[in-house]
Amino acid sequence: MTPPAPKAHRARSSRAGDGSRNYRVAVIPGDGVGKEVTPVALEVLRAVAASGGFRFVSEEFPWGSDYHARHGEMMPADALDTLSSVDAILLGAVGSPELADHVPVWGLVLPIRQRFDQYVNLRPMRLLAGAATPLAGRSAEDVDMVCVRENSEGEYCGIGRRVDRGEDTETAEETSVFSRRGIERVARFAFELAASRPRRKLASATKSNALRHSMVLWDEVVAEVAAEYSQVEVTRYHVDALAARMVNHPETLDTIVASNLFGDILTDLGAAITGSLGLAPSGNLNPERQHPSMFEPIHGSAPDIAGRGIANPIGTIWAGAMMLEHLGETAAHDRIVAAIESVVAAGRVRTPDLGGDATTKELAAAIGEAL
Ligand code: GGG
Repeated sequence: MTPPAPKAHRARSSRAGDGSRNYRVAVIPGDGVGKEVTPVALEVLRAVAASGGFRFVSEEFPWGSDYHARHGEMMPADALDTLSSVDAILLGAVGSPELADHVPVWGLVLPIRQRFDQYVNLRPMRLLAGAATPLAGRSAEDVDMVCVRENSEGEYCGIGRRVDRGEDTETAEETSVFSRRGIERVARFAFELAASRPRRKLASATKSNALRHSMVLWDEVVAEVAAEYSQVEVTRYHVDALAARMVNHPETLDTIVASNLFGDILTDLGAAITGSLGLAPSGNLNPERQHPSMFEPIHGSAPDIAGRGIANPIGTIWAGAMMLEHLGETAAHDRIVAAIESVVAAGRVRTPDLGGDATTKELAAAIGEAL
């Protein structure tokens, strides 16, 4: 899934002189169902490590909305320094009915992504055999996409203001910032990934008919990078048309490169057509491996089901597999994904989002057994 890192860049994994592979992983369960899916995902990762000849030492950090209630912030002031020395970060979910929605995201998720220059948010959207898609007549062969979401700038750059609060003239501005460097590096990652996949197709999500500054630059830079990848067939779609295409003709799509906001929206749609938001993983990557990358399910804290032990753990387990692949443990990644595939295909153990009545622990245990 992840294209190889450029040769000059060092891996963050620590390989001792005796050849053992040890990884230090920071675990942030976060809020709501994040606290339920993260521990069971760790058990699966530990099981695969034990038989795969590597070890990871995890350290858990109780940051999130409960921490905010006690300390007035989502994580301590030195949190990013603390995280800077680990090999990878596993995040559950953030969000609480007690807090405005932007507080957890801007208090925890986005600072980590930005500080560690995790400029790629990689989100597979693959229909697994046995999962029920809402698309009529579609099967696993028709839906196998991956989104490369720009993750460091664009619509989520954080620049804006709100003036004249409470007045008739009240106004809010939210600025999008797109840099040539930012577009070029994410486009290059996407072309590398598309070139490594059998179909060698890349769809670029734009909206340059309406966004005449940012998206025109996006289109120009994607076209420039495309010139280096003659083996990849690239198509530019306005994002609204691309969303419709994902539903009507998913078999024509493979790799998608999109801005921060467009990628966020398209991948929730992608998760929906693959059967459940609970299945969808993501990796926030610093491809050069100069900083730790962070892996998380794409779902949020799901307060409506939190505390009932019925959240689908697959998104987090799959995200953990992506973490192992990023650390160089490709065989372990493949084993976990194969176990997920076999459990979903068998269909005996399903959480309610997949139409069953199994618990989080039962589904994770089934994946552990399938390993
Ligand atoms: N699974 C982690 C989580 O709860 N993420 C919420 C979040 O950060 N959403 C906004 C985004 O992905 O950009």
